[in-house]
Amino acid sequence: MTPKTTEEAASVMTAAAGVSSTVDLRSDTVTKPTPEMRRAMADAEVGDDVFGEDPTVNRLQTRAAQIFEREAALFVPSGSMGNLISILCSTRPGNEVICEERGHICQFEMASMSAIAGCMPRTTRVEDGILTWDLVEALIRPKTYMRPQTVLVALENTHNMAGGTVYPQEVSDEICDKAHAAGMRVHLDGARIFNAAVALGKSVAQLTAKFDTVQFCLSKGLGAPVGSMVVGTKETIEKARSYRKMLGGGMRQAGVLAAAGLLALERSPSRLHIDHENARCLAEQLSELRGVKIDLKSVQTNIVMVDVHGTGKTAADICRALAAKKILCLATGSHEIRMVTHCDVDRAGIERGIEAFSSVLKN
Ligand code: TLP
Repeated sequence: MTPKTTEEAASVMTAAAGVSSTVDLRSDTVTKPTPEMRRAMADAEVGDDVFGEDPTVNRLQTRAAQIFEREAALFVPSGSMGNLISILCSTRPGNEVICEERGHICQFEMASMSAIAGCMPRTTRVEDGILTWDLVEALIRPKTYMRPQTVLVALENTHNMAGGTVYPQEVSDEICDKAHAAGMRVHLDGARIFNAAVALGKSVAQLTAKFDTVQFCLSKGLGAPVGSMVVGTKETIEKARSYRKMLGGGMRQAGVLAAAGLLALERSPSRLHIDHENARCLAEQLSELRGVKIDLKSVQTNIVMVDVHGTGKTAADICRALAAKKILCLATGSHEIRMVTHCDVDRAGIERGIEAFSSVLKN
């Protein structure tokens, strides 16, 4: 469109110079599919996936199972549905599920584990979000007939609300081994498990080998527009397929989505270290601003939690002022702001974010 006024012309020019584009740090869910993904989606071979006949979905499922060194995998519309399906596969109504208090399954999934699976969350809070066997063991109910039975432990790696913290492998392995010995199953909300793998220099298969079910997201750091996977044994995934249908998650020509998921799965893990470097740069520089507190040792992957108590401003005020400068962040508490790096924000965007934050605090 031809600009009609000089202001319009100026704004077109700044946009063209890349100066006024929005830097969206609210979440790694906001990424847009790449041109290559869009082409793959347009060209995807499809069929009816409820009949198991979508070749692209089948390829994605086979590839995910291969990468995680598991018998089977299932494509699901969202991480929330993947977690719920996994819980349904391992519990019965009246059971309890041990999880960290700020875990996504407790805080952001509409209480689906209670409302739909009929389970109670049994929580404890840990500052860095990382549960240990000692903490888990203390929450297991005695096996008497008048008590809810604790049958599942659900871990989150990386832990979102603790700032993207990573489970040391020996800690999650010990929880799995001992939970199994106590007759319980273990689920991993691995929405960002590829970020954990990059941070630890290990494969996702190594990190998740001992879990009964793993949910991971294609639509977070991996950059796909839609979708998550559940991986596990053939038997569990067969059950998961039924629960997916029960929840209305049986999709038809879903290959158009799986095509983007396949590219995300193959291409994106090798670039996640860039997001981690950007998060560290952001955290280090913001932590030097007056009144800003960031626990730098919790910045292990692509998430930065910023404590703004000392600035005299609320998180909402700061986010509003940043938004006016086209920097989008999320207020996750009255004085807490979350910033998440991803493939659609480069180092120049990070620097714009730092500059804007600094100028908002000065005014
Ligand atoms: N997380 C979103 C919000 O819902 C908070 C985000 O912006 O981080 N597990 C974890 C650890 C997650 O962070 C999320 C999404 C999910 C599960 C759910 O995935 P979706 O949104 O696909 O249902």
